[in-house]
Amino acid sequence: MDSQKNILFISANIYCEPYPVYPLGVSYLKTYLLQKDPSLNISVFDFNCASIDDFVSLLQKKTFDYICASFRNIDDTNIYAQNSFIGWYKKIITTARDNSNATIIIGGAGFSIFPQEIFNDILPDYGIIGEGEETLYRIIESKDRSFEKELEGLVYKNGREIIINPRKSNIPSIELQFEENLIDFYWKKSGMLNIQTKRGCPYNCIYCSYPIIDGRKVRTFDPERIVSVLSYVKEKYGIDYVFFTDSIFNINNEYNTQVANYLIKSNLKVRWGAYFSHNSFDREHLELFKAAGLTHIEFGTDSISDTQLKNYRKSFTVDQIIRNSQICNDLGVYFAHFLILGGYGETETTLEETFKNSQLIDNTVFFPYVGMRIYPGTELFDKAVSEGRIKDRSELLNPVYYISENIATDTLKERAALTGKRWIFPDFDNSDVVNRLRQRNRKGPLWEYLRQ
Ligand code: B12
Repeated sequence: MDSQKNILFISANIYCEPYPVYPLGVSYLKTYLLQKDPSLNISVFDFNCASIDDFVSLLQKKTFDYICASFRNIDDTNIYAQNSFIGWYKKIITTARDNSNATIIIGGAGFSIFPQEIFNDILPDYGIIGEGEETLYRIIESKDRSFEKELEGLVYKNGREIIINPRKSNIPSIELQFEENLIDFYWKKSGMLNIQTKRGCPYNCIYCSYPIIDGRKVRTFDPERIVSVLSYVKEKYGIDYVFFTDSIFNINNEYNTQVANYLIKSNLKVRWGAYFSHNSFDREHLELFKAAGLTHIEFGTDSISDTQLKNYRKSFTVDQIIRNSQICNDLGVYFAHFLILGGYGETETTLEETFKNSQLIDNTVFFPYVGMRIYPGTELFDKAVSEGRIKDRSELLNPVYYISENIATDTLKERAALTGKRWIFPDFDNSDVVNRLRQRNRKGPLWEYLRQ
């Protein structure tokens, strides 16, 4: 009989803007593995709550067969700071190698965007792109290395070559158990927990990595199970705000109606927020979602110029943006607009349209990114190559931004201020409003407190 296997999950993320994010991927993986094989002995180490010295002590005290590290962010997508986290991840894996003989496996959203680059730099035993559950389980259960050729999403080295097996299928359902000893930490620090109702994104925005990470096919999960997990954490820990981390929440409104109806029927009274698109958005659904607890919407608006929306391959219009904002205001749902200023195709004219049209939207906060982070495998990447801005994907691990040369980036803040609306640029620390909120120690979706 096999002896019990010891597995250590590491959440490597230590970035805390706009707040520390509960390591949801790790919880889904752990829940899945334990469901498949309850004999596994699984620990979780979260670098948001412990130091590298604590990590070394743990490795010296306990022997692990597998160390599975989750790499969520590669960088901060903040043109003003340009932090890269790769050096930190490398340090974690080197420390793991120096203090353990475990098989090292890496994965996560960040890794899935740059698998060959990160694999080459960090040299784990295996990587897994995309959703990790089944592939990770198959590695752990395997007695030899015969899985290498056929395991979907596996990244491994064959001699000097890095092989990435394509992903063809997805798991049909998922279960979730939150890590009980992390709940308090994240509830106190961020004022929320997070959960998925679906995976996948079918849209074609030119710059976006989401379909690369999650796949294009949308998979929805059992609403009853979601409500039951939320009931548990509400009852036991008093968690009454969650963020649905779906790439975009309002993708399948028939399914979303079921989720909302379950939430209403359960009388759970958990407030929630999510990313929304301006597509498939109407008053009737918003009323239902509000009755089911929706209090905050983060719109992936990107631009408030029709020309620019087309350039970014968004399939909605300025009229929809303004109408949807009005619906939110009518129903009293908080909403923020995420924008990209100076991306592909931006001109002074389109920029001016965005600033001017922002004045038509009341009671909101605009969170503009400046420039577009270029990710491999996107249409923007092809454009950047053909325009001679970059040569190949190997240049992109340290953040590279596509910034239209037709606009002046140094005056963006002043011009935004002239609109009389609330704009929070990515250099949060320079924002008086945010600093004032921090001093008051308010957590959770910042814009709730910004609305007048
Ligand atoms: C929701 C979200 C947010 C929300 C989070 C809200 C919340 N309370 O959770 C908010 C708005 C706060 C946010 C903020 C940021 N985000 Co964000 N976010 C996302 C999003 C859409 C989903 C993340 C998520 O929860 N997924 C669900 C979980 C279950 O999936 P997962 O963690 O990826 O895990 C699965 C797999 O990756 C894999 N896996 C994970 N770990 C491991 C480990 C091993 C060993 C294995 C085998 C597999 C594996 O299996 C898991 C289960 O299937 C992703 C894009 C995306 N579609 O992934 C971006 C994303 C992660 N964010 C990103 C970034 C950059 C940020 C920010 C730095 C800044 C920003 N500009 O938004 C901050 C950082 C916040 C922080 N403190 O870390 C980037 C990271 C890439 C990069 N450039 O570094 C992403 C990928 C978006 C993008 N631009 O492409 N984000």
